[in-house]
Amino acid sequence: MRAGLRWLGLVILALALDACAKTEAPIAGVPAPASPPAASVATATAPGVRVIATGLAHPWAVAILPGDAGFLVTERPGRLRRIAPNGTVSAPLAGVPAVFAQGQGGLLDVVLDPGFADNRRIWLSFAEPGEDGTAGTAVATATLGEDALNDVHVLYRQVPKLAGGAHFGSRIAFDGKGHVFISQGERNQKAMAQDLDVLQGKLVRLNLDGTMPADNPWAGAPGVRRVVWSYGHRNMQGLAVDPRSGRLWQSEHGPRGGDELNLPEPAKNYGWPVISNGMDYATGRPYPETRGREAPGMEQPYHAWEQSPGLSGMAFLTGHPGSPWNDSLFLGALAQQALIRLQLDGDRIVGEERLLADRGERIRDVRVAPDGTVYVLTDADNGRLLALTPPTGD
Ligand SMILES: [Ca+2]
Repeated sequence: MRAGLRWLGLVILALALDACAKTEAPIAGVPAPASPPAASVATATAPGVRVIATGLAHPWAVAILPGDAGFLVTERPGRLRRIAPNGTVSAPLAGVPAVFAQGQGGLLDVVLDPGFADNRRIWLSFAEPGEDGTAGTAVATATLGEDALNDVHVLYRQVPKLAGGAHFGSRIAFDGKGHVFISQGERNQKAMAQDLDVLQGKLVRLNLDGTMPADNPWAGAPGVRRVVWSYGHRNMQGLAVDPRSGRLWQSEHGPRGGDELNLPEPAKNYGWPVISNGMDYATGRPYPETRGREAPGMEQPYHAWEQSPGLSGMAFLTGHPGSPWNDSLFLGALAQQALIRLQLDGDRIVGEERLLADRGERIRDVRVAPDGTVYVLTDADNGRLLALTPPTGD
């Protein structure tokens, strides 16, 4: 009985820690990350914050529909809803693929196709159920109708499917050159992130019609999945292309400490679990698989946090030269319950601001509308869609 209770306690502890309750002090004897923390910055005036909608069950992603037509929002249990500009939340749309709604799995990202105005096509990522209780990250496209999805087509499936509810990713981003990037996780099977013959812990790239790009880095290599773009990733829940440079940025959860930003390049190894700034939740020391913070042939993070914010969705705000928030990268923080704003100078991170930090809400996703309004989803049983109006220039 006592052993059973102890085991249960450890499970609860592990779950609590894996829920990204990462507020620990830096670990003694462990060197600081390679990239220094960004200087703290603050906008002179606070943004206006409006609640657009409430009552959303663990909303995971929001897509902004063009023409003031409102929003599409995914709920992790497997529902896709429309939200009108006035905040009215629709019934779930029909036709959404079945999802594995356990742990971190479920219905995840939603984005509009680059040609949405003409083709009404949307993209969804989700944990797809497999045989014997297994699941894997998958991506489907569909045509958006008024209250249903049509022509649903699954064009990406992570293989193999695995048991467990951890680390599905997943975000979807387009490079503007006819390709889609799909982020995912290593399903908490750390060594798989280094195995190029499986799709756990890989960033992948496809043509928009689901076919394989001829110029993927391992397009002709034996024993390597041709869809792979980069590898050695842990759990990627943020992906966005900088409209100024066209460069893809990616965020991933480290374990306790070591959340990172990367600008993933083809065929490169981003190190997990061989190199990491993070720690084993149970021991407070690096995982046995982790050799240190650097190794030959493995990329350093572009930017890292010593204490994990718990990074989720991300979005750029650019093209508003009069705004104090121009050239920002916004990142949702789950564990640290804030919206992070990184001030950019080109690709360089020159400052960090924490927004919404007084509200005590986990931030799951962030998107920026063409007019510069920043939309945010909070992760809760009663999740909300918020709109932030950027402060005006002084
Ligand atoms: Ca890394």
